[in-house]
Order: sequence, then structure tokens, then C-alpha cells
Amino acid sequence: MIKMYGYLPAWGCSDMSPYVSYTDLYMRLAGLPFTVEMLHQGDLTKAPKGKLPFIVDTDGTVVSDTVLIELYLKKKYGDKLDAKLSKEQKAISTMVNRALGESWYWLIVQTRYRRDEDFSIYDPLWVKFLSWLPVEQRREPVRVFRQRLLTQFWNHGAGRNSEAEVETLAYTQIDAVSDFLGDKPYFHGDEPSSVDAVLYSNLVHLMFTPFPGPIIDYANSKANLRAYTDRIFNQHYPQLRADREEAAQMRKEAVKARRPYDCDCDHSLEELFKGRQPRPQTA
Ligand SMILES: N[C@@H](CCC(=O)N[C@@H](CS)C(=O)NCC(=O)O)C(=O)O
Repeated sequence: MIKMYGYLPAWGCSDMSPYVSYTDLYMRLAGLPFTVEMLHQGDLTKAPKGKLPFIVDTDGTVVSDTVLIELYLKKKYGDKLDAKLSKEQKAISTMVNRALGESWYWLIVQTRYRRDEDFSIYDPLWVKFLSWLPVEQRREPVRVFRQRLLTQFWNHGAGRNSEAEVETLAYTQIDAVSDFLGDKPYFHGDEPSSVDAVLYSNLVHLMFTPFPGPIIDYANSKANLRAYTDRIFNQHYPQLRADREEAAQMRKEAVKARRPYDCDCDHSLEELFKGRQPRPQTA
């Protein structure tokens, strides 16, 4: 059977990474049986490109990068999912896939990694992911992981925009997806196609998560996006319902505690890239 390497399921999402969730749903929609594997001790240096997901096919072929995985699987196992699409629909799918993977992703990153208090919502997951390490040694890999993601956010350029500017960009993209979807059950009509795998995963990695930022409220305010994500969730991930409900409850609490914008929200980015002094250590 195909093996897919990922992180951990979280919040009703099949994995804490939207990229892993995309490959997971692609294989489910395409009817390809697979198992989900974790790297030994979560060691990303053992991943072919230092990133997840990657797959190992039954004959040992290793493929890394979600789009390359999809292309590989289509070539090897056939492409029933997209067979009925016109050339124009396929072209739209390719562009939407890339917009989600290369641009929407940074919206997700902002909601989790930018503010210290948002990032701390990840803590229970890190405990699971790093359970093989003694408790007192877990902080450092978590700090390094966040620093790496914030560096990617900054170097991409999205992280140089203020929080509010990223939110403005998010609203236009969420509007675009919602307007295109309209009242269709799936992106291209009555049947799911491969682009639904990437769209669903990018939506639920905002809509289902416990992080309190307003981008998440905005996505959840769209009735058609709620119906779309519920439809796919009910069919493919009903076993994750308890996690999803727990995350929704966590989010309610986090929203109550949400601070308005102030000069401290960007402390970590400013410390890394503008020479701001670290916060004083608290016991
Ligand atoms: N272009 C890659 C991106 C995958 C990716 O960025 N995965 C993230 C998880 S959301 C990762 O593993 N990041 C680890 C790191 O950058 O150190 C793909 O489509 O597979």
C-alpha cells in the first residue's frame, strides 16, 4: 500500500499541515488506499526535501511535494477524478491549486505563527509530537520550528505586511473562492475533482482551527464554504468529529482572550528581523 508521511491529525483536520491534508484527501477522492506514517522522532532531516508530505509507493518510489505527488499518482494509477473536466476547467484547477499552495498558505501561517499567544495554542500538539523527548527538552525544537516558519513568512514577503494588511488580502481571496463556488456542491459542479482536495484542505485549515484571528471568522461567515467543508468532512472524515468540536470550543475561549492590535503583536517577527530586544524571561 502507498505510505504517506505526515505530522499529526488536529482539530478535525486530517493533519496539522494543510499540505499533508491535501494529499490525504486527494488519495481518498481518487480511491487510492494508503497508510499514514510518522517520521521516526519527527525528524524532518529524513524527509527527502525536509518537508511533509512525501509518499512511498508500493514499489519503493518516493515522491515529495504535493503537486508532484498528485501528478505522479495520476500518471501511475489513472486520472478518473478529472476525466470529465474540460481543458479550461483543468487550467483553472492548476491555477487555483497554485494560488492556494503559494499564497493562501501564508494566511494560514499568520493565523498560527505570528502572535505568541496564537502559537501557544499549538502546545498540546507539540507535546504529542515530541513525546519521545524529556519534557524539559521540548521547548527548543518548538522554538526552532516556529522561527523557521516565521523566517519563511518574512522571506516570502507576506510577513512584511502588517497583520491587518494580511487580513485584507485574505478577505479578497476568501470572497473569490466563495463567489466562484456559489451553490455548487464541488468546485467544478456536481462531482468532486482533484482541485477539491487542495481547496478543502486550505479552507479547513482556517475554518476548523482553534486560532482566534479574524480571518477565520471571515471564512466561517460564508454559508457556502461551511456547507462545502461540511459535505466533504461528513463523507470522508466523520471519525474526526470529536477533535473538530473540541477545537471549536477552544476557539471560543481564545477569541474571548484575543488582544486588539498593539505594538506587542509582532514582537517575535521584530525580534527576528528588526533587532527588537527579546521579551524579559518570565519564570
Ligand atoms: N511545496 C511543498 C510545501 C510543503 C510544506 O511546506 N510543508 C510544511 C508543512 S505545512 C513543512 O513540512 N514545513 C517544514 C519546514 O519548512 O521546515 C508541497 O507542496 O508539498
